Amino acid sequence: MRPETPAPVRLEDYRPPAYEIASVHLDIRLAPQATRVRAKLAVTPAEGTAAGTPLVLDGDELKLLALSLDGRVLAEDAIRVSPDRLEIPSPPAGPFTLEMETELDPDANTKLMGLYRSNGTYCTQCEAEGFRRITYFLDRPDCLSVYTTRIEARKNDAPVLLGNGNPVAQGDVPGTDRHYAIWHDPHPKPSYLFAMVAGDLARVSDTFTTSEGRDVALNIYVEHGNEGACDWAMDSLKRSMRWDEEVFGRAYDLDVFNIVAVSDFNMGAMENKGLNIFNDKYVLAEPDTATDQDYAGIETVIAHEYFHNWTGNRITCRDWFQLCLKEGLTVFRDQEFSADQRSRAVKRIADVRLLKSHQFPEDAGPLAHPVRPRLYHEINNFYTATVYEKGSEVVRMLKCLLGETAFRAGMDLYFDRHDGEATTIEAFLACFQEAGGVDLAQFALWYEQAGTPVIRAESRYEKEAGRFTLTLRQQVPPTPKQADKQPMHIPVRVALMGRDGRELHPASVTGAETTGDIIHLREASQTITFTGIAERPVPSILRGFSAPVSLKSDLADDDLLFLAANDSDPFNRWASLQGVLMNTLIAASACVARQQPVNVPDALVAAIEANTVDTTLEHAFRALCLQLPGEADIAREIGHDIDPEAIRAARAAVRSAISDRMAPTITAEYARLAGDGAFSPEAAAAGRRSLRNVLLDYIGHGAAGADGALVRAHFEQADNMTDRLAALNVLVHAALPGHEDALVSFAARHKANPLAMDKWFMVQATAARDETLDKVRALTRHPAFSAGNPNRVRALIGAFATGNQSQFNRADGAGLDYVADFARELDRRNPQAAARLLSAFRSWRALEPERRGHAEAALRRLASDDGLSADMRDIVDRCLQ
Ligand code: B3K
Ligand code: ZN
Repeated sequence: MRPETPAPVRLEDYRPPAYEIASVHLDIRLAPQATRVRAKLAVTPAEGTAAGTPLVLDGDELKLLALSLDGRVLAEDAIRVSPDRLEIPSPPAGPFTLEMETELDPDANTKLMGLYRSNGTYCTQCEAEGFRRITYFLDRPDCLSVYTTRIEARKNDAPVLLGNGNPVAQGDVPGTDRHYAIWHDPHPKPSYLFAMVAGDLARVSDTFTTSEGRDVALNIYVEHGNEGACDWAMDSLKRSMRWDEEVFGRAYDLDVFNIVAVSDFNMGAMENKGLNIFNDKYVLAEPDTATDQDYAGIETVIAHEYFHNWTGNRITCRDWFQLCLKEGLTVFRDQEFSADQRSRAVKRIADVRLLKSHQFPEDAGPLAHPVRPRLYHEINNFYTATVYEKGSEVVRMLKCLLGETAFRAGMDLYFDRHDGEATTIEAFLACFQEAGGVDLAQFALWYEQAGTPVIRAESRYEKEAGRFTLTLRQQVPPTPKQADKQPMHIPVRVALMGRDGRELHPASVTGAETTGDIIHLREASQTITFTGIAERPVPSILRGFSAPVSLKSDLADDDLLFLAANDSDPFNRWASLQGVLMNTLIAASACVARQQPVNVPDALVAAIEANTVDTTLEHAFRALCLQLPGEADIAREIGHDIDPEAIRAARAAVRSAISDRMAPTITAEYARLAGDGAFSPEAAAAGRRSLRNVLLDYIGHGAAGADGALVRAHFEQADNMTDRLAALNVLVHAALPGHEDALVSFAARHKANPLAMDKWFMVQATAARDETLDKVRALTRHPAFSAGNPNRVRALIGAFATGNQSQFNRADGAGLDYVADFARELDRRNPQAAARLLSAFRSWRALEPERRGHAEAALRRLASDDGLSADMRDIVDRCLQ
């Protein structure tokens, strides 16, 4: 019998802590296998706490060496201690000081939570519950304390010693080879924002003067040899700091802002107060080793972590159910920042593509949960696309409903009213209700109801009456533990396009409350009537993707193609073209399954071609118009009885049909875009590369490029990673002549750079060929691979599971078994990484019966294993429920 599943944590059980900890003094004496941590806590019973209420502190795999209360060692029967809990059954009725000493083994910490070592550097990760792996504590976000941290280490091992806040002292420890540094953070913070770093690191420095006149020292710490790869991160940081002042009125509040890049990190980065710790993937960039996507990712993640200083750190979450309070809001802020730095339209399309590819499948499967969940077994598994990306969409809708000015007033009120607090979604929404004078009661359902709402749109035009009616029906599908849903308040931006490509202006709009071009859909079904419409219009619905919904309109393909050519909203121009592509791909999948030829309508090819050559459009936008929906996107739209092999074949057939029928345009445009001068990571140059590389992909997968010559030349002449990797992908995925040599030459060039080698792993793991699984197995033994490093695992096994639909879901079940077994092994070392990998199973029920059977068998095999971590157990159980 496996051990009983521990009880879940429920939102309704939230109670404020019985004790407060005003200050924390830490003295951390580092040693690789026996680090000593002394913690001195100033504890006070909270208001209303009855005298003698037990003090219960959290721990996780801790070893307690000593404990005293108000300077007195407590008798053994006066405490109850285990590795994961420390209880003082009858503490004093008034304030007291608790001192503890724990011993940690950073070298043995493979979970990468708490204090661990990455390539010899000591570093920490405390969100969500890692601080309890350092010392016993009230490890919950509503316990705010002022931290002073003394860090001591051997000088040679760790010349750099960093903590939160500002540096206050440093020196040698007399008579030893050790030194210390003391850091003080004046801003009260929850324990999840604690951090320290110690190591032999190189530093890249700059300065920033805030709008309030504060001179801030900016430092990025990296492993020696990587100093030259920090310019873009530093530039992104300074732009973020300025932008937050200009757009949100938020200035930085300490004298230093430190960023440390480490190579072993479970996520992207962490916003610890004044000491952000980053996965090096989101710091290091040079043209030869980083793609344009990497540059954009760095800009976004640097901004995201910086913006957390106000949305997350100054105002934090009362409990982990409120995670979207900081994450959804901060994603919204980083998306807006990137939109301002780059092309707003292109950024919006990229964000929606990500939402649809990551969040929509989550919402449609067994792991679906509300933006604010009400129950969890393992909080680590809730750092999801729903909390982050859908959470951001909810904030974006708020802005849409309130308008720019009232939204900003709501944000200002939130900052004023809640600075220094740990708060809730209700408190956040109350600020917008007040500032905007709106009722958000129905809107709040966006935080409560899981599942992607489906909106069905039907339109009718009556010429004699000059009347156009649009019926919108909304339905929120059932999700785990939420069978029945209520209608939501959905902002739907709509315009009516005239035949000349101009927006029509109706004489009246009735049937729904409107604000400008926003229709407030609040009921299950609403019919909106537009009068004074002299010609049959084409409705442009859900402009800018004004709500995270699945829109099913009754527009025929020729209306969608009209919008693809004429819509004044660039998002819908793109989305309409994608709609026709999707219809074509779904029909093609059915044809492949029935062994019939695939049909690609001429009008569709013409529409793609028109956008490809339209030089009034941005390069990046033209590239997006050429990109076909991915295999997983097609599977998601089909929704059931998925045959990933049929989808792959259908997509390949449509791609080569477009390639062959547009061949003259594709080769001419490709040639026109050659030689764009010296490399620049800016959006315009990146957009140009993206268009050229999409064209290259068509060339390589069509008759014109079948000999591989052009793609090989692209590979060999590339002076940057974006172009080199694009060509390598085409060579390998189309199995063009010379692809093996290209892989060898890429590895020879980049073998010393693990992040570049990740791309090499990824290219091979995503090749849709039967031999790929064996290749992946073999690559786990490659010297550049390490199962202990989350980036490597993501690049090889993660890419196979999420980026290779047909091979992961092989008909013989071998791909599913392999990933399940790999996750099981990884779980012994790093449960968080293992659970994330396993969530690739989340769409298993949508597979056709044979594959579904294999997926279920793999999951059941895991479920019967007694030794799973809480992280894995949670994913397995929810996948099977
Ligand atoms: N707040 C961190 C995520 C921590 C994840 C813990 N399992 C990074 C971020 O969202 O900025
Ligand atoms: Zn975040």
